[in-house]
Amino acid sequence: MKLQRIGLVLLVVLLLGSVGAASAAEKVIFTDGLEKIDPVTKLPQGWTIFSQNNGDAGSPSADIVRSGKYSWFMDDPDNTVSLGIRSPRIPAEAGKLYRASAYVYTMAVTTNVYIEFWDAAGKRIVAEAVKQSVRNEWEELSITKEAPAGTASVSVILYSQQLNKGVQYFDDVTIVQLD
Ligand SMILES: [Ca+2]
Repeated sequence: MKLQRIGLVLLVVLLLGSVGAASAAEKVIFTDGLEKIDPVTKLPQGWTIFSQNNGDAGSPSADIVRSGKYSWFMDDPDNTVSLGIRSPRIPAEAGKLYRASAYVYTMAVTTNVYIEFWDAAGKRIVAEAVKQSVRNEWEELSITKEAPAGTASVSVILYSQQLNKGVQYFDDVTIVQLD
C-alpha cells in the first residue's frame, strides 16, 4: 500500500517534470494581435503585401475580432484574384522546428495560413500551407515545419488564394520555436 503511494507520487513528479520541460522548450519568437496599423502601408505594422486585388490586400476590421479591437479582414470577390499579407521575417535556425499559427474566421471556401523559410540572401527556400476546416467560427490554424538547411528567417502569410471566394477574418498570429 505504502509502496503504491510512493509509486504514485513518483509518477506525478515525473509527469509534472515532463510537462515543465515541454513548455520550457517552446519559445514565442513572434506574436501579433494585428492591432497596430502602419499609417503609410495601411497594413499591420511590419507586414507587407503578398498578393492584392487592385491594391486591396485586406483591411482592419472591428466586426469580428478575436483579440483587442481589430482583426484583419479580406473580401475576395471571385476565383481570379488572391489577397495576402506577409509578416515580418523573424530570425530562425536551420534544423529547428517552428510552428506558425493564426486564428481564422471564414465564410469563404478556402482560407490559408502559410509558413515560409528564407535564406540569408533573402531568397524563399520553402513554403507550406494549412487550410481551415470549419466556417463561421474562430479556428486556430497551425503548421509545424523543420527549418531547412540554409534557413535564416521564418515568416507567415495570411492568404485568400486565387480559387477562393468570400470573406474571412484573421487574428492573433504567432510563430513559436519548438526546440
Ligand atoms: Ca486583434
